[in-house]
Formats: sequence, C-alpha cells, structure tokens
Amino acid sequence: MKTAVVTDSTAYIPKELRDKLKIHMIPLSVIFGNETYREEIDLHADEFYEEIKTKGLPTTSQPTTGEFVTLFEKLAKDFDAVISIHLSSGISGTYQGAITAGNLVDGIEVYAYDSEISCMMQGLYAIEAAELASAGKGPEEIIARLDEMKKSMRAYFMVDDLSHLQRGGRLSSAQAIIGSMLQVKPLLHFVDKVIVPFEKIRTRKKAMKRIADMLEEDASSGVAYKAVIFQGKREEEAQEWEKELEAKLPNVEFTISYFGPVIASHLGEGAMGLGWVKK
Ligand code: MYR
Repeated sequence: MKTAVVTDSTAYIPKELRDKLKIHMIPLSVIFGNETYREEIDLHADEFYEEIKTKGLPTTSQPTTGEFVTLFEKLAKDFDAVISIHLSSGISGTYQGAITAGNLVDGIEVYAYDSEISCMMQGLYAIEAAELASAGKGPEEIIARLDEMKKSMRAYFMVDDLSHLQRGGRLSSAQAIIGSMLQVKPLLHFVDKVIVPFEKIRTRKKAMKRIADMLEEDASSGVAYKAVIFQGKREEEAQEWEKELEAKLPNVEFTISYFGPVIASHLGEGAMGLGWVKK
C-alpha cells in the first residue's frame, strides 16, 4: 500500500526537508484587508514580521474544502492512502476540512490526524509519518506510532501580549482568569486540544527556567528526547537558550523553529516556547 503524508503550513517544516521527505503541504492564509497570502508560499515569516510593523496583525483562514479535494484527488493518482496531519482541531477548522474533503474524494483512503497541537511539534508527527511511509508502513501502523508519540509530547509557550490570543478567541479560559493574567507572563499549553494558561509567572526569564526545568525532569530518566525551541523573531535568544540547554541535557536533540505568519497572527511578535517528545 502506498501512503502519502500531508500536513498544513503551520507545521513550519522547511521546504527542503518537506521535499526530501515527500511531505505534501496545504497552506493556511493570513488576510491583511483585501489581500490574502498563503503562508510559506506567498508570505514567509521574515516578510510577515516586517509587514505587521505598519499593518498590524492580520486575520487568518483555514484551507477551503475545495483546496483539500484538489490535493487529495491529485494524490489519488499515485497513492492508496493519505495521512493528513493538522493543527489542533480546538483552534482551527483545518482538521475538520480534511475529514470533509476525504468523504468527497474517491480512489484514496483519507486518514485525517488531529495533532492536538501545532508548529514544529505537529511537524515532528509529519516527519515521523513520512519516514515510516517511505519504509513501506501502512496507515494504521503509522497512526499507531503517532498516537504513541502523543503520550510523551509536551509543549509550553509564552507571549509578550496575551490580548492577541484573547481577541482571536484562541485562549480557552474564564474571562476573569484571563483578565488577571494580562499583566503577567503566563505559561500556556494545550489541554484537550485548546490553549489554556498553565502557570502565572512574572518574568520571561523565570518562565523560560520553569519550562527548562520540566524538560530536565522528563529527560532525567536518560531516555532520548527531541526538543524544539519556538520563537517569533527572537532568533538570538533562542540560539543562546539552545546552547545552554544542550550543555545540560546530552540526551536531548534540539532544533530551533519559528512561529510563522498564521500562528504569529494569534500570538503577536516575541512569542517563545519549548516542546519535546520521546525519540
Ligand atoms: C485558522 O484560522 O484556522 C488558524 C487559527 C490558528 C490559531 C493559532 C493559535 C496559537 C497556537 C499556538 C501554538 C503553539 C504550539 C507550540
């Protein structure tokens, strides 16, 4: 059985790696006024962070059902099945769009997979799926492996200004709790597919230390982990953090990734995070 792997743009897998692993990408878009840009195609992270200096943060949209149908029909010519891995269904309708399109397309079995997260953590699922697919594994076996990964995956992030997430309706918490958090730097994470505050922490430094301590605790078992540092225009800080963490945690393999246009439209500039999963 030939299985294709699709993920959406919010996995932020660099194009060379996508091409090498034959991962197909369907883009989400950002909308500035009357202009729509498909991220990772028409608009990349660097350009986006320049644009928002004058235009402010845009709105975002998921791929249309028609775009999914076109992609799946194209894949049906060469593949028997497709695993379509998407950002959490609790923050976007993209995963549901893949399911709807899958029901409309003949000649290929569509397995939509809800990553229940986003960014490069979602990317790690897609990379693993693509490696298994190219080794000839079928969709059920691949999905079982992704479910296994989900058990050890954790990610925490913080933003400079919580009001963007609140305005976009992507912060799931009582208004009173959010109100009390607007002045501090809460750590955020995903629980049951939605973003909720994890802990109130007053400074960035303390928040970063708290996340690093949690990784250190998990990695202290000696098990090998992959970890991703996420940053929204904080490359230097991310590089310093990576060096510091690498020196302490030899069994953890680090990568630096980024919050691209769609995700940064909800987080604002300056967001930072760390995620990890057992290898
Ligand atoms: C859409 O318009 O469908 C896209 C909505 C995207 C919402 C993004 C909310 C922030 C996600 C943060 C992910 C951090 C992962 C470590």
